[in-house]
Amino acid sequence: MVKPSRPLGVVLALLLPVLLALTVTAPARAAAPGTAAKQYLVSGPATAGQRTAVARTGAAIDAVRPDGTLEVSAIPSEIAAIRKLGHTVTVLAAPKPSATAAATSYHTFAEMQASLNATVAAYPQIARKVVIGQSYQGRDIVGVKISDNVATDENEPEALYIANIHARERLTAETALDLIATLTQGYAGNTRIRDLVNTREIWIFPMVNPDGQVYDMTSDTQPGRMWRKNRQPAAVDLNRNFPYRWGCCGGSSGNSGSETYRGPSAESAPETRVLTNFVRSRVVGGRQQIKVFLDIHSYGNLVLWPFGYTYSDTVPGALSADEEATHRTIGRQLAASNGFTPQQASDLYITDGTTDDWTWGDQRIFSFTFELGGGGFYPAPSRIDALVAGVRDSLLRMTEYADCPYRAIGKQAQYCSA
Ligand code: BZS
Ligand code: CA
Ligand code: CA
Ligand code: ZN
Repeated sequence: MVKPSRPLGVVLALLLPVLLALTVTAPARAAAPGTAAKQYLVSGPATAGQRTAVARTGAAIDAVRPDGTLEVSAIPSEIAAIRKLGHTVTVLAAPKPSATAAATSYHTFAEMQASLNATVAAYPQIARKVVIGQSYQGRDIVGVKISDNVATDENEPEALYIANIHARERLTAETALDLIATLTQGYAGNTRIRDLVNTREIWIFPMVNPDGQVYDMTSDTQPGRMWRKNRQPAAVDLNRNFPYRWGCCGGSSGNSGSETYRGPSAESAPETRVLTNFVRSRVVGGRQQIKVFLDIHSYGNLVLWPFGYTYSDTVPGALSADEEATHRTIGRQLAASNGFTPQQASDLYITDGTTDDWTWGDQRIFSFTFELGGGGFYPAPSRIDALVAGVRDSLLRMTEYADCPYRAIGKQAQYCSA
């Protein structure tokens, strides 16, 4: 910073060589990268209450290590607040460019679109491209519907998958694309998959925050910019912007610089509104057609279910004992399949305005969040196949439950007949 009291001539003399150097070495350099928060290690918090106190500073908790240490993304004011809580904070080294060509094995937004186009061209009977709206910067929010007679809205239970709502969680889009490949390529030869595709309508949206994704990936700081939010000027954490108990409970930040900024109002972000309107559009004849929902994140190795806004396991009128048991039972089965840890979202820390609190709280869709593994936001590309393969079966299991989630607790006769 130049002190304001310095004479202008001195300032110019000091700055001139710098300006010249900049114009010579980087004539067409775009504006400086956004101020993505840095990552830190926080040791001290051991309980959900203590993690919530950390989250309340506005920091994003990216993962909880087996020994309890938190990996967080935070701005300096939040780090100061975390230290005030009495915790020890150290800087976490920025992710290193991997030895193998870093970004190229992850799909860019354009490559993801090309992949969807190729899929619907190859499997026109069972795969159809759907554009449900546009991002703040005008990019398509695009996905596929997979079902037999795909052009027809049949009376079949529906399942919804979204991924990459947090821009830097790169593995999540690969997982969604892998599910699309599994369902389409497996249709002809695999009876489990054929049965699923014939009896369900499956919606998969691999990159629901395309502006953030493009910004994160179009980077001279490989492997990515560590960007989480959307790209509105006051960037919003889309997973705090959903309109169920939005901002209710200290589970999001009102500071636009924070990684968990909830936005000025619920559904303020175009990307949020595109998703909520799509889900609302699946109410047909007064009935929500989507029966199971999954929001895919990384990298905490978790299976989470609602609610996140309260520590209570059940909520009168909003989450009954049977509904909680159904979430918990399915969540544990999914975790048994993929090796993650199953828990109610608030067992991690309190959040508000998340996708799955809304899809359950407002729409009564049995809802889950996966936190994939990988140990960071940008696992080496050579690890993508194995990481994605590890959750394949759990994704199919979830789709199977769309017929009647209460089947998990043996109460299908009570809740799903007629
Ligand atoms: C992430 C972590 C994610 C979040 C955890 C979470 C999701 C908590 C849903 C509760 C509900 O960024 O991947 O804080 O958004
Ligand atoms: Ca069908
Ligand atoms: Ca239907
Ligand atoms: Zn996330």
